[in-house]
Amino acid sequence: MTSLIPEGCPIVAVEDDRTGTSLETLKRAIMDNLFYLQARFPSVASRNDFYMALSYTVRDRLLQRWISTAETYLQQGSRTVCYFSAEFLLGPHLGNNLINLGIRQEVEEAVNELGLDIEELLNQEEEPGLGNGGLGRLAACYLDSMATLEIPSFGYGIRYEFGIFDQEIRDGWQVEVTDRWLRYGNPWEIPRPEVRMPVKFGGHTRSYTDSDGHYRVIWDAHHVVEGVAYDTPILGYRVNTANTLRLWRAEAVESFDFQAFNTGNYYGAVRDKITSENITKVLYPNDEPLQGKELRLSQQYFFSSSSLQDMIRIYLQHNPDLSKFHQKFTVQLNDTHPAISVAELMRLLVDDHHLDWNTAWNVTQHTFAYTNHTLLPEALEKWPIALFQYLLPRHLEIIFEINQRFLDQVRLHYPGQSDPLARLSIIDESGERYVRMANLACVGSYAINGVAALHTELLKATVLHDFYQLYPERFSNKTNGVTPRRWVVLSNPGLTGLISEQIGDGWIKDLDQLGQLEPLANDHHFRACWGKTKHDNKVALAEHIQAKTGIIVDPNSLFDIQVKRIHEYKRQHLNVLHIITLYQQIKDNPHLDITPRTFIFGGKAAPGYFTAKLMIKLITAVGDVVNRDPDVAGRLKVVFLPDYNVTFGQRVYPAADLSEQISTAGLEASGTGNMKFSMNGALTIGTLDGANVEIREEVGAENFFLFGLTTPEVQALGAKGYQPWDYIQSNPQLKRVLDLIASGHFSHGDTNLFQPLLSGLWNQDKYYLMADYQSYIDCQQQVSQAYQNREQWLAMSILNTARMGKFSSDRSIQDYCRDIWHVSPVIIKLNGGYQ
Ligand code: GL7
Repeated sequence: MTSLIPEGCPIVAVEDDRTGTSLETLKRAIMDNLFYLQARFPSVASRNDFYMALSYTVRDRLLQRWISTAETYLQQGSRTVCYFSAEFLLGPHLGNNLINLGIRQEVEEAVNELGLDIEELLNQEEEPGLGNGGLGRLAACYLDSMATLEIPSFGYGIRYEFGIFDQEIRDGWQVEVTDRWLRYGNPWEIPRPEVRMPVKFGGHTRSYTDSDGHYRVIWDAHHVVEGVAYDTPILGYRVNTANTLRLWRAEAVESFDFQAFNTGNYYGAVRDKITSENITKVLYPNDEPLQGKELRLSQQYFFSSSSLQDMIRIYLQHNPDLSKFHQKFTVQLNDTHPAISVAELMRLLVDDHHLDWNTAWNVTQHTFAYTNHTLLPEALEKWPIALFQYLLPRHLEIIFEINQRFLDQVRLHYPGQSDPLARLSIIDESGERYVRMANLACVGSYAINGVAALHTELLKATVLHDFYQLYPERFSNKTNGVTPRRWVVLSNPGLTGLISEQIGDGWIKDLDQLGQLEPLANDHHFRACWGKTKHDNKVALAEHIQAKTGIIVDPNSLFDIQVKRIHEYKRQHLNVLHIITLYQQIKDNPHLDITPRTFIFGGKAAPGYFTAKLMIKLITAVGDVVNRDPDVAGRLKVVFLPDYNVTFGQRVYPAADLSEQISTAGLEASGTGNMKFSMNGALTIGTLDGANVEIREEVGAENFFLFGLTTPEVQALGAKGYQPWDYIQSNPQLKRVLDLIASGHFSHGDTNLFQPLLSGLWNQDKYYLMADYQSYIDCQQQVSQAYQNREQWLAMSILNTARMGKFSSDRSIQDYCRDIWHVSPVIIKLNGGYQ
């Protein structure tokens, strides 16, 4: 590309109102942005105007880094990772960018001098909730780590106009409210209206032989939508690297059909615009994938195609030979949501760029790597053939071709055997025919990984067993991690200050350095400071709880917290059974001496998941009774905090004493909340599931409260024929708890309300609550006792934080870089802006 400006022309002065960080410059810049971008005088400006002005001020200061980063990658032709994800649950940008830029203090001062409050401005930001839970948040942590580690990378995804719904609680029930996060504008994104990709849907294919004798296919689409790029700079921590998150918005090619309009069809004139733009309207609010929705497949294809076309466009600017595309780019598929990319890259290479099939397959197969995030069989994505045929007719042909060639190879492995073939086939032929996306991802990827050690082992043994037999060398484990920048430095400034006073601040980029805290676990004075920090955080959360729910909680009580999506396998209802057990014990013996606890819950239920919604109602109903009962006053409180999201997570993790990680063993692929709690000094009560196993290994069995069946025990019990009734009958305490719920005690006498939940537990108990109940109660008893020994508890808390180095997402990304991506850091100099 040739530059439009003469060489040597200064682009940005050494320090000006858009780059400087002195107090006066910052103040001037905020007022300047308020005037020129928000068009406001201070006297009439709203808090949001000031938030916007401040955000533009901060954004200005990262733009040079962003431009220099893009320029450097371009000049050096760096090998680049593209992280494809249908979800990026970023959380608010402003606070994070202040920390990564290292100007939080200066900005706070400037804002103060302007008579404003930095916390109020930070709270003004609507968080971009473009994800459901762990999977989307993981993608956001990985972007932060890739930038911090100076890894050339792009995030590619969807710019949903409405992110995950806002949750309100009315009469104890969840009510969903549209998340209009873009309502007041988004200062962090830069629209790129000139970067637009045509994406085709529907129609038919036809073939012909060209003048050179090549067989060619043309896809005559039914309609075309355009993907328009919106970029968000992702700044690393105290480095010059600012990578790009490119999210696609769907636009109609023609926004107005004059022919329809002229014949009097007013609606028809804009119909195409409406249907096209629907594709990126809303995030599907299901935390584990859902089956069969046409719009969902459209979303997946839309962002996969836009992203791959964009990468090919970038590649061709410098290199005409697409047969080496995989040397420049590698694509990580975040679960199977972007797995259609395998067929789409083949289509682009073969149909549009005329590579022969084998060359194209070589490129494709060396481009993609696939991460699996779930073992739940019902969550494995598959699409009916008829839907595929209707929406993506050319891709279906390509998938059939890939499958045929693949199965020919499989036959060589399993001569004369049809079972492995049927299981490995990309097409499920056992009844109605489906395309199996996990199989497509496995066949089309050079690397396949799970997200915690146990999960990867279970993948190899169960859902992907046949692929493991066929391609053992493709499999590896990459245990998840979380970014300590957002989850400690930003969320927990008190703890951050305390740690850095002792060991310096190198730990923020090298989390293993937290190990230096270990000896301090024995230091009485340090323990006291540690305890004070935790207490301060609990006081802050208590104030928040009172403001949001009106419930008054005691910061001296044990804060026992379970925040995550509401799901039967995550077993929030097991937690409730513990609460009711304690409640009954107190009712039986009003003078019982127990450790006072505050039980805090947060999490959204998928809107169509009836049982999960009933679990929320159960929590709030038990809270209503317990919180009002004078017999238990001062000892038990139950809080359901509405609208759990990233911002709320940032308040909650620092204030937790106890982290509830109580899923049925073998069902939580990893979990990442478990890591955030522990990093902030909470102790875990948990099963041997997902990353809990590794957390316990790291922090030491003596600093972790373990209970429950192991995965093999769950499997054995299932195989033997699990009878929940056996456990209920032999445990009077458990039976009384269930009976109390059934009696209507928590439902104003209504004996039907919780029946669906109860009969699930009595009859089938798919998630083994009854089997784990007593072990959980006993373990909670140990927790209560341990909490009484404050010195010992604080030592355990310090050791939890000190031993969390492994769970930094920096470590995860380094593992991906080394074992899968083979991408190295590129140091960015601020050459673009300064002359
Ligand atoms: C999940 C897993 O359930 C969760 O255990 C894991 O930590 C996360 C990130 O790897 O991925 N899979 C999934 O579909 N969702 C998850 O949170 C929604």
